[in-house]
Amino acid sequence: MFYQVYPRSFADSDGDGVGDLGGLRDKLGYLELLGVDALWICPVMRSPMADGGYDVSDPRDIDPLFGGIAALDEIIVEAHDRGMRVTMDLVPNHTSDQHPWFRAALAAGPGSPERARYHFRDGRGPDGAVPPNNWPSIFGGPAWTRVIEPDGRPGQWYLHLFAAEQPDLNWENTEVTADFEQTLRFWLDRGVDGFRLDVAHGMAKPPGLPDMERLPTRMLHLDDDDPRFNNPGAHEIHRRIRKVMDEYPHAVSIGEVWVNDNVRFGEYVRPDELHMAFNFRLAQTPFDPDRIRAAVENSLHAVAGVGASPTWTLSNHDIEREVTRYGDGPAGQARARAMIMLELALPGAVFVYNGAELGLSNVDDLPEEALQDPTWERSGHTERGRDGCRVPLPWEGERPPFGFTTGAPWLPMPPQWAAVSVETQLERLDSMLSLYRMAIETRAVRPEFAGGLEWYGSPPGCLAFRREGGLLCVLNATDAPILLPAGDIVLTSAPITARKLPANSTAWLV
Ligand code: ISL
Repeated sequence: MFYQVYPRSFADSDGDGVGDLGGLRDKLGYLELLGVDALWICPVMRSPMADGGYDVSDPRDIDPLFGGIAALDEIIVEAHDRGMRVTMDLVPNHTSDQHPWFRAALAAGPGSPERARYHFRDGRGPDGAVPPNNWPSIFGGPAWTRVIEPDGRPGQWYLHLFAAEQPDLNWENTEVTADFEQTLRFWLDRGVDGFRLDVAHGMAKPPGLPDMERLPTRMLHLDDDDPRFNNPGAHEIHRRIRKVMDEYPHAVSIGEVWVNDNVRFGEYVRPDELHMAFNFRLAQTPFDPDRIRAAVENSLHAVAGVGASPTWTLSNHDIEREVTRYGDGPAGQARARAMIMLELALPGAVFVYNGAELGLSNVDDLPEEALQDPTWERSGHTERGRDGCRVPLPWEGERPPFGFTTGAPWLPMPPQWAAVSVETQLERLDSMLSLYRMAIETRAVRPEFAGGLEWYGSPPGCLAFRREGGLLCVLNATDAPILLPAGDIVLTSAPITARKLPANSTAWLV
């Protein structure tokens, strides 16, 4: 089980209100108790933090905000001592606009080798005042920003699929590829066990940067024919990266890949490309048994032909928290409990986003002045951005900041989170946290969780599958209890009496 740490929100050790690596280090015991096999640490490299660290100005250093590089070295040693691996989040698609390369590109002017590391183009129209193509940025507004040239006049435009502070790199430039290989080796040589690669479906751009025929209707929404993503050149890039990874046989790469088509998804995880890619189908699925089954089947199908491990994700730092997606309140909690048990019963790698193990819901009533996500600013204030799933974790005590920090947390924390703090939940056997612990441990020690899966006949509104090792997983998505089939009950997500599995819950039997 991979545990995704969003460091700004996990734990703060120096009282500045922003989580850091010292805070993470203090909580490694908690993560060991939870049963974490590997950490995925969201970006902590040097960054002006225009996009929470996904705008990197030095990919081979740790930002002082997070404690500098010594703090990472300590995490690596201590996590390894506790039997946990460490994977870092790298951002190969773009840099910060404060990266020395981008500053040099602005100073050097059109046609320079400095500009060739990015995508600079002349504008259209008589004064070049129209962006070079019609691409929108994922965060809203055009994907192009015009620069002021060294002579003081408005000049070329540069491409940014995300914020203007995140210029896209040109992956056809050999300095770009060589520098990234250096970054991979830098962290692997320091003892890191692998990487999550941001926007792994976006690094290759189509020749000529053609206009989009159909503009997306929503931000953060992607069609498979979107020219900004999933261009064939991506695979050559991933093959080169894999060659470096293979020099470190224990190391693993996990790509952020958004593509719906199963065949195209599978292409990213061929034996000479990424080791794994996130499959976001479950994270986009409501609590509907038919859709859950289709998501599971598609996810398995996508990797079956290439022999890669399936991956399972219910949420992350970009997506509404699952409790909220499933309907908040008691039903949302019950369904999230059912779904983590379903996920952990599937073959493959499970990714848990920090706070999911506490059943945190999205915080959708943050005051406007507290919002920090760039998608919020650029959407003309129609969408609230991703802050709601990034509120800091409640650790202990009666009142905010619940031990997260000794200062003021960078986002306000709901007072009612006293009831879901780690301290509160550790004491209760019926808490979400206790369920996570029991389920993760059960999965780790029982041989019945081995092998592939076969669907098992189940009443309408239910799902059941059996693993080759013998585990039977039954999910009841109806609104009434169902009678469980024969077998020893190993764990249920809700209390049962007389073998009756309540609505919105899952059981494991052997
Ligand atoms: O292309 C998409 C599919 O709709 C987007 O969802 C896109 O892949 C996603 O927003 C990329 O997210 C990652 O890169 C961003 C950063 O803001 C996110 O936090 C990160 O997860 C830019 O680096």
